Amino acid sequence: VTRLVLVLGDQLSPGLSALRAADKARDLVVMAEVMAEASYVRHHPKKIAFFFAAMRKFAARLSAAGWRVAYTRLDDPDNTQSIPGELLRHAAAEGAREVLATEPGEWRLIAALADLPLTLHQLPDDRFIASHAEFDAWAAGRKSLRMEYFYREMRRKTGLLMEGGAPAGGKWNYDAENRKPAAPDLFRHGPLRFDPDDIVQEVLTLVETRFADNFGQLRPFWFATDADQAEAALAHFLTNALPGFGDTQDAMLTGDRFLNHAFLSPYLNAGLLDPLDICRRAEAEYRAGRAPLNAVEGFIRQILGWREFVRGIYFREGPDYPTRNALTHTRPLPALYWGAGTQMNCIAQAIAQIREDAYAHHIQRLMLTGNFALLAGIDPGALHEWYLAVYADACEWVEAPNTIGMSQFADGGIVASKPYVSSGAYIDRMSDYCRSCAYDVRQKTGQGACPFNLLYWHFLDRHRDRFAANPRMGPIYRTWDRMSPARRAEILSGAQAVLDRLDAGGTV
Ligand code: FAD
Ligand code: DLZ
Ligand code: SF4
Repeated sequence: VTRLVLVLGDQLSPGLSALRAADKARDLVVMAEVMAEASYVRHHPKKIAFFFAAMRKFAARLSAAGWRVAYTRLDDPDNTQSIPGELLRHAAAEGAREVLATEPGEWRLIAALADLPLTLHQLPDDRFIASHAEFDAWAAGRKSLRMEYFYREMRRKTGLLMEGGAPAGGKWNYDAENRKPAAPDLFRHGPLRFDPDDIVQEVLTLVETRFADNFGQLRPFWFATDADQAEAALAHFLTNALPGFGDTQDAMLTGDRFLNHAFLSPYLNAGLLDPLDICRRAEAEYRAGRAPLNAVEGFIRQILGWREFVRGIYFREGPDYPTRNALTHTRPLPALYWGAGTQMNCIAQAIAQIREDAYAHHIQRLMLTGNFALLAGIDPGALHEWYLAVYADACEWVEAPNTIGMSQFADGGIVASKPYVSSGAYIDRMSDYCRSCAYDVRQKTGQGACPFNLLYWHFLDRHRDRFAANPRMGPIYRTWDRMSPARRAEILSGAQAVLDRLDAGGTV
C-alpha cells in the first residue's frame, strides 16, 4: 500500500529524512499550500511568496527525480486548508494508512500530526549539526546553558577552525574585534538578487490577491527560491561579504541595510542550503587566505553555535516556551511595529526595511525593535507573534528562543545571562541613526530626550529586585543610585510620559 510522505514548506531538502525513508515506486509525496500555515500569524507577503515559490519549485524537482507528488495549491477547490486535512484527504484517496514525516520545526504541527488517525512515522530532522540527544546530553546537569561552551563542543565535534585540539589562532572567539561602527562603502555588494521567473510571478499574483492586507511590500521580489539560486547567493556572500563580516557585524547604517550580513537565513531555514556545508565553505575561505579569522570565526559561530544552540533550547524547553513571561510584561504591541509611524529614527529605519524586505539584521532585531519592547514592557507573546510574522526567515524553533529568550528575557535567563537592554548611547555608537533623529541622544531628560535613555532606567528601576544582584549589572545600579533623587524622579516621570503616550496610541 501507498504511504504518504509529508514535506513541509521548511523541509525543502532532497536528503530529508522522510524522503530517505520512502520508496519512490510505492509512496506519494504530499506538499500543500494551506491557509492554516499561511495565516497562523499575519506573515509578511514576501515571506509567504518565498515559501510558496520555493515549495512549487521543490515539488517540480521531486517530480523530475521520479517521485509521485501530490501538490496542493492554495486556490485548489479541494484544498482543505490545513496540513492534517490534506494528509487525510490523500489518505482516503489512496487508501493509505501510514505517514512518513520529518519532525516539524514547531510544536503546534508536531501535536497536529500526532493527533492524526493515521500511523505516523516521525523521523528526526537530521539537517542540523547537533541532534536533540546530543544537545540534551550536553545540557544535562549544567546549572546554566551558555552558547559559548556548546559552540566549543561543536567546534571539537566538527573539527571546524581547529588545529589539533586547539582553536585556530589560539582563541575560540574573536568577538572583541567585531564591534566596530561601519562607514558607508559604495563597493559593498549586499545580497545577490534574482529576477522573478514564471513560477515566482504566478505566486506573486496569488499572494497579491490573497494577502493584500498583510503588513509588508511584496514587490520588488528578489529572493532566491531554489537550491541553485541559494547556492549562487552563498557563493556571492563568501566572495564579497564574508571578508568584512566581522568588522561590521554589530554596526547599523542608514541606506545599507545588509552591510556584510549574509541574508542566508531564509534559505537555510527552508532547507535550500545545508548549515555544515556553509560552515566548511566559510572555513575554506579562511584557510585559503581570502577571509580573516575574526570574520570567519564570527560567521561560523552564528550557524554552528547560535543556530544549533537555540534549536536545542526550543526542543528541550517544550511547547509552553513561547508563552513564557518571566518579567510579567503586559503592554500591548504598539502600532509603530506595524508601520504606524514613530519619531525614533532608529526604529523607523528598521521598520522601513522590514516592510520592504522582510529582513533586519541581528543587531537591529536585538538592539532596536527588541530592546525597545523590553524597555517598554511589551507583552513578549505579542512581540513573538510579530517577529514570527514579519521576517522571511521566521520559523518558530529559531524565532522563539531569540525573541522570548535572548531578546526579552521572558524565559527567565535560559538563553541570555542578562537582559539585552541599552540606552541611546549604544545605538549612537554603533549607527548613524541618531544624527537624523527628532530626539537628542545626548539628552537624558526633558523635552526631546531620547526615549531609550528614559526607558532604560525605568526598566532597571522596575526590575531592581531581579537584576541588582547580577554581577554584570551591579555597576549600572550603582550609577543609578549615585544620581540625586530629583534626577531619578525626573527620568522616571519622563519615561512614564513616553509609556503613557504609547498606551494612548500616540506617536513616540
Ligand atoms: P548573518 O548575520 O549573516 O548570520 C549568518 C547566519 O547565522 C544566519 O543566516 C543565521 O542562519 C545564523 N544566525 C545568526 N544569528 C543567529 C541567531 N541568533 N540564532 C540563530 N541563527 C543565527 N534568525 C532566524 O533565522 N529566524 C528568526 O526568526 C530569527 N528571529 C530573531 C528574533 C530576534 C529577536 C533576534 C534578536 C534574532 C533573531 N534571529 C532569527 C537571529 C538573527 O537575527 C538572524 O538569523 C539573522 O539576522 C539572519 O540574517 P543573515 O542571514 O543576514 O545573518
Ligand atoms: C511559513 C509557511 C507558509 C507561509 N506556508 C506554508 C504552507 O502553506 N505549507 C507548508 O507546508 N508550510 C508553510 N510554511 C512553513 C511552515 O509554517 C513550517 O513548516 C512550520 O511552521 C514548521 O516549522
Ligand atoms: Fe534612536 Fe534615540 Fe538615536 Fe533617536 S536619538 S535614533 S530614538 S537612539
